[in-house]
Amino acid sequence: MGFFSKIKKLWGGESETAQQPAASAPSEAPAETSAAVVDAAAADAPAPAPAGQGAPVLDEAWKSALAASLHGSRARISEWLGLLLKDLHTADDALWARLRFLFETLGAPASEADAFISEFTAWAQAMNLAKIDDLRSELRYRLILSLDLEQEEEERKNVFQKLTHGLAKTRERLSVGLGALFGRKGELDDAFWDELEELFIMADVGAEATRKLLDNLRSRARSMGVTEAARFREVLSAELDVLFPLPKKPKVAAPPEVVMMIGVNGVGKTTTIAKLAYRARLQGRKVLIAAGDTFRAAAIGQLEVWAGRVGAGMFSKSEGADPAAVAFEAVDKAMKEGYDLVLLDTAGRLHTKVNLMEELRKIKRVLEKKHPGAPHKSVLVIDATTGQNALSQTKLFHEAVGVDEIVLTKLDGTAKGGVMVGVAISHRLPISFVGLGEKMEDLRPFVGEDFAKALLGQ
Ligand SMILES: Nc1nc2c(ncn2[C@@H]2O[C@H](COP(=O)(O)OP(=O)(O)O)[C@@H](O)[C@H]2O)c(=O)[nH]1
Ligand SMILES: [Mg+2]
Repeated sequence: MGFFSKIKKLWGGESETAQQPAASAPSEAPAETSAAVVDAAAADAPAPAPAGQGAPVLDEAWKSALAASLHGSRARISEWLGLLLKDLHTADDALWARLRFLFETLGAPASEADAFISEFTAWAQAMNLAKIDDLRSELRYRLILSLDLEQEEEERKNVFQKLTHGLAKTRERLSVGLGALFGRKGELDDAFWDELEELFIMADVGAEATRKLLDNLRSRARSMGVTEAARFREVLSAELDVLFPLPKKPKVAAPPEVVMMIGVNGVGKTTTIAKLAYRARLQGRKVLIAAGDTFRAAAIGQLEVWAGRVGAGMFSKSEGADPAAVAFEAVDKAMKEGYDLVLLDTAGRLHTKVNLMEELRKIKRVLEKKHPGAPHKSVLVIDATTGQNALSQTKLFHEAVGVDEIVLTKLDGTAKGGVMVGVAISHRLPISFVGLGEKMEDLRPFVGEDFAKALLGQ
């Protein structure tokens, strides 16, 4: 059961109809008017705790300010966070009282509010953090996931900015060339197409994918009736907007959902497993991490540390154990103990390529036998800074074991974004998440349109 299951989807997102948090979905949200909700929440709220550092806690003005912000038509996470943390210096009873007021005003069940607060407190203690400045971004991330705000305008902008930053190098290179090309007068002649081809190749799209992309662009230009260079930007934007297929939600007939993580060493597979486990935990799922990379004891140890930190269960065997046996026994444990999600780490030693692919295929067979439908997804992790290797890795893994979706890591570095255009064109595989840093909160859903915009510039 997820946190705040009752109050999710209260805000309208992109939709035209402004929704009121307390009145949008009568079957899910309390039916009282906002004023009544605020009063009831105030009455039920625990007696204000001693104020931290003399900060005013839950005074009437503060309560009305937060209530007004909550009852707006859009989710404004920064504004709420600002109010929640206003004048506080350490995480103490004042913060918990404010959070309780927030949740109660939204009509959240008290038990879920308590669970949120106690989990957050436990995290802060485990990390040995008490200062508000150190806790701010973690609290923001937890609120976003718990309240299902990731697709909200403000949060999308936030991720878009990071994406824009990571793709700056590629964009600079592309946009100068494209700008010059589109700025000139004249028809879409051979010289135009030749120069466009060169630009894509320089941006790491890859030779084969570039040829396909040019074919697509030619027919799109025709169907849009664009014949001159000056209007070609519209054609390119339209093509890139629909380039990235959306990830499919896997059908899971019976829990647990089993996800097999694959990819070569160093791309960020283990870190991504930790981030995915963390997200799923914050969304209220029970997660088991399975150490299928048995090649090095250190890999098992690293995963164990992560499982502990993110509050996931862990299944491992000794170094050198058969990875398929790990997969089998992990799923067995997950079924017996009621886990919702199993994330299986695998080895990524490419120099023994044939063995690795054989091993991955065996894991898949064993999983399917143990739990029909499993693995529900094979997720390939790719390092966005590696350029053309991303293309060859996708080809290799996809042909050998079948990839369902891609997670693209290290987009915070000097990413070579063009290669993902190549991967999308050559393999038509969806990208589900992007890694934007090393922190747990730095894994965000991939939005194709935003990626294309960050790549091309506006
Ligand atoms: N900057 C950045 N570093 C990352 C990201 N994802 C993983 N890393 C780092 O990449 C390195 C290798 O990660 P690891 O998960 O051990 O890779 P694995 O060998 O594929 O399991 C570690 O130092 C991670 O912290 C990311 O999105 N951004
Ligand atoms: Mg690893």
